[in-house]
Amino acid sequence: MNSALKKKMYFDMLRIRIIEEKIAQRYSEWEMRCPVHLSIGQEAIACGVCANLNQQDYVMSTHRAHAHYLAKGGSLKKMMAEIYGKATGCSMGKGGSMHIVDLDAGFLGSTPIVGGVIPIATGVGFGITLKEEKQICVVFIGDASTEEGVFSESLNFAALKKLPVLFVCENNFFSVYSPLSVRQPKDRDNVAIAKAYGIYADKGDGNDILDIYKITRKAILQIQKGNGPAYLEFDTYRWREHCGPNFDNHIGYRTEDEYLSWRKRCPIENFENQLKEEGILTTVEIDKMNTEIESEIEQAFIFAKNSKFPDATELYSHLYA
Ligand SMILES: Cc1ncc(C[n+]2csc(CCOP(=O)(O)OP(=O)(O)O)c2C)c(N)n1
Repeated sequence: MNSALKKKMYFDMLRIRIIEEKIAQRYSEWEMRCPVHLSIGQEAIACGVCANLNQQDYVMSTHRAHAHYLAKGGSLKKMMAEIYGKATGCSMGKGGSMHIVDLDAGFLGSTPIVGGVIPIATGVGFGITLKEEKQICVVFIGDASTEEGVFSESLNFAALKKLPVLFVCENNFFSVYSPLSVRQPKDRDNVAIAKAYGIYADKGDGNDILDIYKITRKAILQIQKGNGPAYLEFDTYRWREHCGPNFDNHIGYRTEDEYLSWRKRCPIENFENQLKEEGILTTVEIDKMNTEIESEIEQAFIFAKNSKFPDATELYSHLYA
């Protein structure tokens, strides 16, 4: 892999981290009036997967969608305006953080119903096949959504029809406060389950962007050969509370020690050290990146705050029943 791509992947992770930290910092101003599910600590998966995609490929996601949207090339201004509920937002201010849609970026949507996006993305894959198009549809899901019935149904259908869908599970071990141990049998293995459907499947370190990039590349090649869908699972850890800007280890559903052990495995810091050791990245370049990102974020917040709320006459438009 060339240095330019490595630098780009580092930049993309850093950008998402700083954006979400800024959202967390300004959330208490009470102008962002929708719930926010941050991906801080989990950025490598979005960036490592999306670095393999083309503009025309599709991405879909869940309630925790910011990183996926931005990594796919979504507009920060349109995302911030959406979180502020403004008409200039990517969903015209009617969706908020959990309902991001932007056809220009190939981001077909995110849905907060756990598992709900899985059959939708499978349907997108079916559409691609029926229209004999060439792109793939990537759907990011959390570990809890693999417990929903639609997970099995969708894998079955996608395998049957050899659909160009890449299922990417971000396993952060928790569904809100419930660890995997109270939700799934101890030896359950989603990779084995996907393989049992005849689907190409693999897993990797979700905090190692190069691992993610390479594993994803292999999976996409399988899909592009016409072999049907692929399932990938990456282990990672969300640093902040399930929903909202704060840290919540003190409430007792996980230990501070566990959290600190994952902090040491920060995907950005570790990649930064690696790139510095390889002589690919310097402190001066990192400072420049930070300045560029800070300035972009400042502009995006100004844009969002200065934009208008949707007009009252728009209340019933774009509703489907
Ligand atoms: C069908 C359904 N059940 C419950 C919820 C409430 N809920 C919202 S997010 C969430 C946890 C989802 O966990 P996971 O899919 O692992 O994603 P993560 O939040 O860890 O990224 C739950 C239970 C929901 N939105 N939809």
